Amino acid sequence: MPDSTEEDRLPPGQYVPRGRPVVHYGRVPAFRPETWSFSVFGATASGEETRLTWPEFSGLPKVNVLADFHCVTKFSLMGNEWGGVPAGALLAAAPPAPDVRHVMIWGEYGYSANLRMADFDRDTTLFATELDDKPLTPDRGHPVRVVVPHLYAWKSVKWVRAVEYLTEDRRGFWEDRGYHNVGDPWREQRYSYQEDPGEGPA
Ligand SMILES: Nc1nc2c(c(=O)[nH]1)N[C@H]1C(S)=C(S)[C@@H](COP(=O)(O)O)O[C@H]1N2
Ligand SMILES: [Mo]
Repeated sequence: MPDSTEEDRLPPGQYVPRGRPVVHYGRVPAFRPETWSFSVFGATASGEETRLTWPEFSGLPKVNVLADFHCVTKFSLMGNEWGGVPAGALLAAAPPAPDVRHVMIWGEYGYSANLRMADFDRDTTLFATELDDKPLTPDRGHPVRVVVPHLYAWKSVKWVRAVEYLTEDRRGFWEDRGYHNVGDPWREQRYSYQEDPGEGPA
């Protein structure tokens, strides 16, 4: 049973399951540090793509964030201590052009999720390399996954490989398959038919 503080932290329609489910579409990719790279492309301030090797990416500043995690299929994982590179550090390392309002996060095998810049550029949005003081396990996104705890967990892209800066919004993998473009669990923004004008790409 969730304790009372956990109950207060549960968005509408969510429950705390037994154990900690692992959810993803497709296979768990292998990590090869020699060939792995992280790319920031699209509407960058310099007009150039930035490509970071694994040692370069690992050298970015890291923080810890304690956060709950809400899957749209209604389970919530409470009290996760994520460690990793805050989105702000990546924005500083590879700045966007001034008219960038959205980002597309790209994972292995073409999985993607779009975010408003206002949701990406938050202190709690992380490129996580650790969960509860241990490196991520392969099935949770090793070596690095995105964590956007204030939005439904499909936005938290595992095995992340790139960020694309967008001057116009575009739908990602699940947003293109009927899920809400924004995905705020506190407003139960589960499906695209719930979108208000202005919440999705024109
Ligand atoms: N690359 C990738 N990331 C993904 C997914 C996926 O299919 N592929 N599924 C998402 C969904 S729907 C959820 S609920 C969470 C699950 O994270 P977990 O396996 O750590 O619980 O990962 C998200 N990130
Ligand atoms: Mo999910």
